[in-house]
Amino acid sequence: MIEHLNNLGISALAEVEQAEDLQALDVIRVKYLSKKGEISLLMGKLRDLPQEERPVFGQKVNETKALVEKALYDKKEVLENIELLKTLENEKIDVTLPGYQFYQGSIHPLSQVIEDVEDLFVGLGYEVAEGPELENDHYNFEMMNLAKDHPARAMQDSFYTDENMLLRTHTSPVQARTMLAKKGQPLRIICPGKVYRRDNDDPTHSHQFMQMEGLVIEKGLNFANLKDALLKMARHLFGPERGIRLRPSYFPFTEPSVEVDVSYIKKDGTIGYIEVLGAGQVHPNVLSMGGYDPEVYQGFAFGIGIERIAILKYNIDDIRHFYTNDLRFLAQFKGVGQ
Ligand code: 2NM
Repeated sequence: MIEHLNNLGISALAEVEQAEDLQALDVIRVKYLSKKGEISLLMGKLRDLPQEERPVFGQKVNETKALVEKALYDKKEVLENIELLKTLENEKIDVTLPGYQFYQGSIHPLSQVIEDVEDLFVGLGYEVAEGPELENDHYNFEMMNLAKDHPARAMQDSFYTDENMLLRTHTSPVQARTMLAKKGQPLRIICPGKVYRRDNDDPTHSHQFMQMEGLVIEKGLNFANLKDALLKMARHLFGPERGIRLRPSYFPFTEPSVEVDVSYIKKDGTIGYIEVLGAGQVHPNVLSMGGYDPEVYQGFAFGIGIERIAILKYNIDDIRHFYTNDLRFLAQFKGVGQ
């Protein structure tokens, strides 16, 4: 029995010595030391021995067991170190290699123009107001003083979903909603957003485009306040050397109404003007319907087409470029105006 024990110990130690990886080591542990392992089984054979030999044999078994456990433990440490070194070798990185190139996106030119105009007006105490794109006839037309027989209300000029609901044709309904929400209190708002007109798309027309309208209602407001806001906007967008020229015009929601031209230097050095936006003093009917007494409050309003501003600023030849998401077009606006 003692000899068998010694042989087991010797072969266990030899196997541990030769184990090449952690799995092999575990197989050896199970083979010799688990409950039904060979060394453990020898313990069970104690009672086959004469009484007086049992303590010595038991001690021997325990010693062998301890030897094998120690060998397993040491070998495990060695193998773990080897595996760690292998992993480190495999995961070695060459820090001198060039990094991966990430494609960096940019803010859409229309968003850049909107954010630019918002910056100016927020600085002047305006709030940014938004509202639904699917509107009802009342907010989109009625409250804007657009008479029932106005041509803009015809089915062929707007996208109707039923006889009452349509895709808004301007952001004015947001202003109508804001007037009512303010319950007669003074306001300064700008309303950027998508608007829709039933139109065939071509280089200068799109059935969907972006607009930003501004509205101020206060006591004692006059036409000079409107001119001040318009000049500030023109210079903020196109440069501090610009001037503006107002021409009389007509909108149902303003009286008087003006077209606003912004100056530029022509190739021959003379000054030219280019039409950029529309504006006016808010029509008394619009004020009344919005909950303001036109004898007490005055208002001015303006509306700009965002695409038109971007086209002028960046010399773009086709409005459809804004919507086709061609990266060759969009990538040209990286960092512009940011
Ligand atoms: C424009 C031109 C002139 C305008 C007027 C109003 C309101 F709410 F006061 F009636 N909103 N927007 C307005 C005035 C819009 O766009 C070319």
